[in-house]
Amino acid sequence: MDPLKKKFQEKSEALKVELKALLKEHGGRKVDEVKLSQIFGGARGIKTMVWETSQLDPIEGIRFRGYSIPQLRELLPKGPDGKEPLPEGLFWLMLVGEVPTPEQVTWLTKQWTQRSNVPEHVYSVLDALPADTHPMTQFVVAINAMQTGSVFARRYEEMGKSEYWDATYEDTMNLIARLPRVAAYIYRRTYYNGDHIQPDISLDWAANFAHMLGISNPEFMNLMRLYLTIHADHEGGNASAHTVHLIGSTLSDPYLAFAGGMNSLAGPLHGLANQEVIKWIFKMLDALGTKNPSKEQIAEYVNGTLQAGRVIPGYGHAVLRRPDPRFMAQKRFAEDYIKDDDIVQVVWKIFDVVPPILEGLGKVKNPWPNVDAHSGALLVHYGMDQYSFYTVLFGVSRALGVLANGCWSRALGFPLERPKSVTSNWVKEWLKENQ
Ligand code: CMX
Repeated sequence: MDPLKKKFQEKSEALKVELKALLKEHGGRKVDEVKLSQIFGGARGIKTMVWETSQLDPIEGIRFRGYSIPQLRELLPKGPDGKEPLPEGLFWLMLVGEVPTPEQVTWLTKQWTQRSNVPEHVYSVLDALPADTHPMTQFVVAINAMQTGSVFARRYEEMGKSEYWDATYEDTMNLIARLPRVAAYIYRRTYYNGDHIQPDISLDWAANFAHMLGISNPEFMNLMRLYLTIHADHEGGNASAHTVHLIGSTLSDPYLAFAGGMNSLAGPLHGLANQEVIKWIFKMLDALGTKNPSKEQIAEYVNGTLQAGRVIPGYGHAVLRRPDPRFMAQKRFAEDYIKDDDIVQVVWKIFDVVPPILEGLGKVKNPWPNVDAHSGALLVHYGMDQYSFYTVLFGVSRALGVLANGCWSRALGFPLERPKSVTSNWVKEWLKENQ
């Protein structure tokens, strides 16, 4: 058995035993109360699931296994120039709860390289789609097409419940290994006439992805290392993670579960916001006729967007109540590498202008930027201005968290998820009976 899988087996078996005892003793304890407004309000804040890989604090933001993004930048093994963390390290941390050594990360990079061959039929399926199909649609189609190789689906007939984690681990490792290849294939067929670039197996997971996209600039490789690390997980209740969790609970295999999550990420209130942000910025610059708008001009444009009944993309969050540390991590990257870039400057001015305007509306719970407010400016700087691809990048990263967590869900034997719904009539009757 490989060393990561062995570690996972030991840790998950121990936790399973511990949880069984814990639930036997405390299973009847109350951890939450549900208000009517939460039932109608998208279940905000209701504690309904266990998610091992990360937890979100409204003020501090995301912590992966207890570590904040700035801490992880110090602790995780980095790329060859020692600047940005390797996403492989974060996956290791999320899966087994330990910060890996550089040797362990090198082992993982090699594992993913060895597992990265994408079956030919997946490329044929993609090639059958019109070239202008949205990249997220192509991504979901490709993930579903890869499901033919699911170890979980193949072994389901003969394996017992205690082996689900093993097959889930195999699918998780294979799927993560293959996603950059599939994503790069989609990028090159959509924007570069199918002029594909072969992988460079001497590179780490993120740098090889940058290489296959066709942007081999070492700074862009560093951006990909950071980007694929910070987008990886945001606890379990966000729409894409929750979708993967829900589908996985039916014992659909990790490919089908992850494809479902990606359909959810493709919504403009969720992952698609990264394309919406840059689209909105380009439109604004076009409308204002300048690359260097004043804060007053930006404020006027923001007010126009709001008056048209539209949201300001990249701002607000269902849980966060401060600037997103993932936004701040990208701002730090821009300060280190490209602080004079025009679009970066515009993003920073928007950061000054938008929060007071949203606060002034009196209804927005979080007026601060989220992860999607900054990423487009960084990508455009390095030549990736095809914004309809941006959510695919987010999706490749998100695989790390949601699939690592899927291993835990199967290892801990979590059941089919099945919350209760009620009708409006039920609510009215309940109110009559509970005056
Ligand atoms: N611009 C304008 N209005 C906003 C707003 C924004 N950025 N964010 C919230 N609001 C509005 C809501 O639309 C809602 O208005 P109504 O009551 O008229 O419907 C009101 O403020 C209250 O909303 P909220 O409780 O503060 O926010 P929600 O938890 O309902 O929604 C989110 C969160 C992210 C969907 C919302 O802030 C939004 O639409 N933001 C813009 C899209 C975006 O950036 N999404 C990316 C999120 C991160 C990610 O998943 O990738």
